[in-house]
Amino acid sequence: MTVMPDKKTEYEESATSWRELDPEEVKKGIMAKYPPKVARKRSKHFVVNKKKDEQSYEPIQANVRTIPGIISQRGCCYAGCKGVVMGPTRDIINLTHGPIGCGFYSWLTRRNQTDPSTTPDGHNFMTYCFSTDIEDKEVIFGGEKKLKQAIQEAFDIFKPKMISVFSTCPIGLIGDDIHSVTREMQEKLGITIFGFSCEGYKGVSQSAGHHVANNGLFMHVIGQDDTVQEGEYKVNLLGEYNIGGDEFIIDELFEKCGIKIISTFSGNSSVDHFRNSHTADLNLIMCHRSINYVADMMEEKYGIPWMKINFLGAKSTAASLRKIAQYYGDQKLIDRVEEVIAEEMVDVEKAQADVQTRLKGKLAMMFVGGSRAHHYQELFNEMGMQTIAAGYEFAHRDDYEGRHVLPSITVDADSRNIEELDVEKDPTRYNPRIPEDEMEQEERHGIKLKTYDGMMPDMEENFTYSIDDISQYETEKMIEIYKPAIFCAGIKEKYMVQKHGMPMKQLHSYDSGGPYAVFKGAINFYYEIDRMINSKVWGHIRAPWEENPELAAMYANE
Ligand code: CFM
Repeated sequence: MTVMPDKKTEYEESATSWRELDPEEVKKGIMAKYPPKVARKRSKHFVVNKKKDEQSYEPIQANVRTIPGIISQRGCCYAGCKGVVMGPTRDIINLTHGPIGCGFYSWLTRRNQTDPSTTPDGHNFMTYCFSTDIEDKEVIFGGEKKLKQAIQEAFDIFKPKMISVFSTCPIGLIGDDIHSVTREMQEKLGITIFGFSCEGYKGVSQSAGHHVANNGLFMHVIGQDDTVQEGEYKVNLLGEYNIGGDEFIIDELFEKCGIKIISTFSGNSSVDHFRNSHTADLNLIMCHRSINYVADMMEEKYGIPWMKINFLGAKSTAASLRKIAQYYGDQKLIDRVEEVIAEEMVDVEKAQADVQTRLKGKLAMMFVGGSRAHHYQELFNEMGMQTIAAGYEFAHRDDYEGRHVLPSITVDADSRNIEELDVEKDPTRYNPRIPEDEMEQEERHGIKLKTYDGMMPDMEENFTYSIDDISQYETEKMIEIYKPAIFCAGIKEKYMVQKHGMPMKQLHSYDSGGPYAVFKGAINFYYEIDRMINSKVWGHIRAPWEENPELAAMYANE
């Protein structure tokens, strides 16, 4: 039975009293309810952030199978491939080969926005749901014929530049060869058509689907158009999906600074941008988890270096802009970036000072995907709030502890299932953008390339938690014990959290809000959280079990 906290006053009190709790004891108490084998496993995913030595943190277990029976936040491989990486591109027809439910439930549920007016043909297929709608007949006799028909039909109606096909669980189980079908249809129709073996059961989460999608883009799309575009500082933005319009305002800010985006993977994107992306000078990685594979492969094949940036939080935005300017080392760009930062920070600082009067010292928890649980802490810090616990659904150890742990990550049966491409220098297009010795040293003008330190170093030691693939039970316990002022996760968690009488902000879809990126988005976010936390409505919520803790029921026929 959930023990309900005494509303707001208790939350406010908890903002100062949580330091008296011993986090190791809290963890022990939570684990004690599990059967011993489950407790042993979950303990490795539930860690108190602590340094092991100068460079490294106490390790966390991640990217392994969820224990059967546990209510997890995770999604599937198909979701990561079709929904996350490929979904936000407006002029690709993304065709789900599978039962209608897979297509339907991945249709427009992620708020990735797009602006078709910027591509000449104005194509936007994102509002459609394309599916082969396989049924029992195809499961028994095979679905390849239906797939061919569906590709033909989509081509006849929409005349797209590219069609990609996504395998769902039953397709993998019945053994349809989507790749031979797409090859045949590509030859017949003369446009780019290829398939993704992203069956939902592959790997342990969405993360497998990101990797499959990255491989497909790299093999079939990137590098097909060598047109050199105008612009002095040309970059690709990797791992930015334009949720709630974030990419729009990043683009606007870049334009102000004189930086040109060749391609965004894949928010507000077009297949034409992807094809041309190998002509950029530099890859900027926003979400490391979903797309670091593309960055690594583009470096090897085309000689384009990459660096990690973050445009969530005003401080991180300023630091990221400075990093880009420093990388180029061009005084004109350095000065311009400083001017823009100074201009934007006036309103940001005003907003920070204002919301801090109401939010300082309050606690937040966030459990999201594979990147946002780190990035959004910046915004909460700027409001004077403290993130007490954070975690990912499907990130890998490097997203928690930093990329230096990569060599120590063991490959298991699930990760071995995902193809690793053999990448070589392109015979004509390889062109190292910086001297090769700097590429090897992974440093340019004092700016570190190819590194990501992960989430742990940005969380307070000994008091805060990193919790991987958190379960519903652990979520409820953490809420009861710490009574955070706000909890951030996704739609599956939203109503459970609200029933505890506390505000819940969706950090996947932003509910109906956004954009939250760069300086303007930061101000938006501060006021959104301020409004949610200081709303009086939470004090009025009484869950039914508070009055009647014993729930009784009877059979209808009694
Ligand atoms: Fe990257 Fe994302 Fe995320 Fe992600 Fe996602 Fe998302 Fe996410 Mo939802 S690509 S890892 S698979 S930042 S859809 S835009 S919000 S879980 S934290």
